[in-house]
Amino acid sequence: MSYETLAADGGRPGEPTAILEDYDRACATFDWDETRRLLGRLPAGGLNIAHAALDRWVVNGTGDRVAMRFISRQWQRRNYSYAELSRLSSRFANVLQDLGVEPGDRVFTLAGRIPELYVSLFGALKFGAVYSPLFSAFGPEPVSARLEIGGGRVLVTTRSLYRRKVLPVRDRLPALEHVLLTDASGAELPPGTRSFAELMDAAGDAWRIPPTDPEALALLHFTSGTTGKPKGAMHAHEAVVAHYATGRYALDLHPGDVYWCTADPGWVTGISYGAISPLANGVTMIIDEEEFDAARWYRILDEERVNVWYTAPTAIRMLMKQGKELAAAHHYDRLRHLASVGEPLNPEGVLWGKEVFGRPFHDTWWQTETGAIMIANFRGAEVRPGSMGRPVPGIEASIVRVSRDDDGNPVAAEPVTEPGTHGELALQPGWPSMFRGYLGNEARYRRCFAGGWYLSGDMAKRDADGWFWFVGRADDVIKSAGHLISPFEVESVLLEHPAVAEAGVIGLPDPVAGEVVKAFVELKPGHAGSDELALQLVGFARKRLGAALAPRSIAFSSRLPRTRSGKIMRRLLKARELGLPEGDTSTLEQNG
Ligand code: 6R9
Repeated sequence: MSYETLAADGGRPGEPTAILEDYDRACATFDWDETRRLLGRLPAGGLNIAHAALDRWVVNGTGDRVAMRFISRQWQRRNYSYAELSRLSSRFANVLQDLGVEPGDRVFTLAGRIPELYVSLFGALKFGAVYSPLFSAFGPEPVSARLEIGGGRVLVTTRSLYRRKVLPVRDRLPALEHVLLTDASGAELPPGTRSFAELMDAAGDAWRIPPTDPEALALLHFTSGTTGKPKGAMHAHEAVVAHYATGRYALDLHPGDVYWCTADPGWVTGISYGAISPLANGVTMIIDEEEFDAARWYRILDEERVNVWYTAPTAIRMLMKQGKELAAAHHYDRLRHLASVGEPLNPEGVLWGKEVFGRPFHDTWWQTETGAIMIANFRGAEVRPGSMGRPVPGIEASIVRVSRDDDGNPVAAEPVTEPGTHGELALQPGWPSMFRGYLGNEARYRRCFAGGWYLSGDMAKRDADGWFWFVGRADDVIKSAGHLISPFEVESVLLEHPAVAEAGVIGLPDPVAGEVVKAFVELKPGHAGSDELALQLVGFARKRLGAALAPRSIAFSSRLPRTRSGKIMRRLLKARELGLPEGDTSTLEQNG
């Protein structure tokens, strides 16, 4: 089915005009250096994300504006001004200094949306440490794998998360020296932990951000591949130039806007667009501690007078499922721009936005590796429902045909010019938020490039007018509820169960979550498949991996399909499960 293009939205009376009004002109005149100049420099020299996001507003006299409105689970609202967040993050920089942490050390958080997470993020950056977020729905295995690869020296978390997810693996983490708990102090502190609040109380307010090389590492975001351990994508302070520019162009952020990004800060969107980009653009960001709740979300959009909303297809589909009536209880006359990221956004979702909020959802595309939005539907331009949009100014994207050697390494990439041709989505390297490598895995990093292009691992096509359309992933990685899941990470845990000989994990299409995880298991001799064992395996996986990664269902197989070299053929498992032709793997990449 094809959907009609939606004309560019002229805006309601009184609304600011779109920052990007004329796409072609913006592309022709865009200059990263000019954006750098707009952001200003660190007084001590160089560029620091925390200065661009917080301190520069204090310096220019607008530090009393609200940076973050935190809404607790019990709906208690608490405003943090730019000046206050700046002061708190300076305190945290002093805490790190007092603990004897060194610049370049890794500071992790394992927490949901709590104020301390944002303080830790910016405090770590002010100090010169590298910040890395962990998703709070991870189990002990993914948590320890990431802390270990990242060599985490400091971890900020809560008491309950510590007990359930860190304590069981702490002896595997010799580098983890300091665990700071946000909700415990004094006698209630478990051995080997300190109180975040007590350390903050004891620390000073004054902190001068040291000179920061724009190329200095700032952020470590873990992402997943099909084989091997999680990959730590490294980002430099310079990334903030792209966070700032894309916040303006793709999200249409105007200073003073109320902006809400629903992404979890355990993933890249929740940091790039749930913290850095909005603050670098001088908006008030809404941080809701609660998880998805349709009625609550409508209330927030209405009562908080949200202007710009950045959410995800799974959430949009969950809202759609609950019906329009729930939405009709509120008014959204302040809502100016709606955007989405993380998975394919069905045209129905785009149009539903228009029906319910009077505005279509604008799809955007990017990845952990790109650090910032690369392709988008813009507020000031027409929307093509089902399309990811066009490259943001400053970005050159293309569809390429990749040739690979026998080991699957890319050796050449040729742009395809014929509109509608499927190929790999590739980007011309050099934008400020491009990842600088995978920590400790130079070989894997090199495999992302060929013929002068960064290869995204996504298959896509471009239409005659330059709009990009998502086709599917080129690999076996699973996207469930917007979370990138490595089948390898799930298989590895299943293999630890005494009954399991082999495991193959795939994503099955799901009308709400996009994909759900399903595991195929070959048992060791002496074990027989049963409903009870399947339940046991799901429980086993949930305990170690956490609810976000664990398979929803398990199927037993007497012999899993393998390649001659013994690799489980996940694609074949998927083809059989979906009743697709086994030989034709290209159809497996078809999505939506
Ligand atoms: C930001 C983020 C990246 C992968 C990406 C692609 C999928 C993201 C999408 C989309 C279709 C979109 N993806 N945006 N697929 N349409 N608009 O999600 O980063 O977690 O690294 O995932 O997500 O497959 O390659 P990350």
